[in-house]
Amino acid sequence: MRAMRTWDLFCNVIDNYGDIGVSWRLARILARDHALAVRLWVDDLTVMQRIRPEIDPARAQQTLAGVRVCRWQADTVFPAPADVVIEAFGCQLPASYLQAMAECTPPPVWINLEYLSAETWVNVHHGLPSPHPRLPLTKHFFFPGYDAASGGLLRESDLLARCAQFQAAGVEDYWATLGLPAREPDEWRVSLFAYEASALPALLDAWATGQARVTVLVPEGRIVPQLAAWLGEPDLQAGNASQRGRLRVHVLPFSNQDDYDTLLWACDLNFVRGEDSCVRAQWAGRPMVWQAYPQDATAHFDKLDALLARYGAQMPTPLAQIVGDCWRRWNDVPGAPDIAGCWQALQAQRAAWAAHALAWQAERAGAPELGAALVEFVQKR
Ligand code: TRH
Repeated sequence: MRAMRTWDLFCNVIDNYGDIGVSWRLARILARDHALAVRLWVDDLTVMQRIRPEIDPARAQQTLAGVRVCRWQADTVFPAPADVVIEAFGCQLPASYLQAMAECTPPPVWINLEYLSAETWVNVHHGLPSPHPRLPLTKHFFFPGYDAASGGLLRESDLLARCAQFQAAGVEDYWATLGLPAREPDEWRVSLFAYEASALPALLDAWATGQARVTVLVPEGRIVPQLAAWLGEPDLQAGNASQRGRLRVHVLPFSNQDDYDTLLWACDLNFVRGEDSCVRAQWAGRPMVWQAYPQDATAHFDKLDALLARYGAQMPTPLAQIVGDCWRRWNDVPGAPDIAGCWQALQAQRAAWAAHALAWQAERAGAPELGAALVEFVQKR
């Protein structure tokens, strides 16, 4: 039987950081937790450099955390294909590489890693084969997801232990590294990573005028211009801080992926978006508000409802209702109530939400881990 020790993972960066964020995380898990030889082929290393500043986009090949990171360009001459080939999110494999795969005996196991969704149809499509129309190759669809019948969620083997250790003993020191004072007992420390959001000004108003003190930590990115407009500070940038009423705003530099985890672990509430930060907020075991990646014809509303249905299933009724309203308003779902009311209602639910976030983290940890599920899937082929 073939050993399946060598893996090629292809990532085409479409927009934002999710494509490379997920691909990098998977590559590192395969290398670190499964001792596999992984090459990660990336067509835009400048984006990868944002989440891993050690990456030098000028270099054709470099090794990071045990992964061989390779620049993928139109004129790249590829080595012999690996035992396992993963195309992330349906990116097209280079024609010459595909041809070389077809000439291998036996051919590599070929996987298309799909986007994450909490929808139940994922379970039906997970693992399905798709024969190539011309070449003697079969691609398999691998769907991340929330059920045992899906590919699961990415989670490093030591993640929850590191998170628990930090939350038990590291948070105060962490605030000091950001130049922040110790957290007040009634204060909310909130991280805000978001696309443009029409509810933002009303949310900032609610925070500025609410009972509880709020410190919002905003990694620089797409939401900052809206924040700058609300503050009346057009030159707002990373490193700036402002106070409005009970609200303190800090704009943070975009950090490396591991440091972003630490921010999620430290905060009382995390606004996250897309795919990878959403999963990381769940592993942080802290309350979260998710903004789905906007799709044509509001297809993302189905994804939102599907995750909300799971996330809210074990919540007490008032909390489930308020959290659902809040998520829907943050995602511009028509008819969702205003966010100021949601925020006010959430104050009485703070402890219940925090307890639920830990229970949700534990429940998720009982489901498949994507890297391990992928290795098992490949071994069976
Ligand atoms: O950047 P995103 O909006 O990516 C999106 C989604 O993945 C979406 O599903 C996909 O279709 C689209 O891209 C193309 O959100 P996401 O998925 O959370 O990825 C952000 C990554 O950036 C994640 O790996 C965490 C990382 N990150 C940092 O490394 N440092 C930071 O300071 C922040 C805020 C994020």
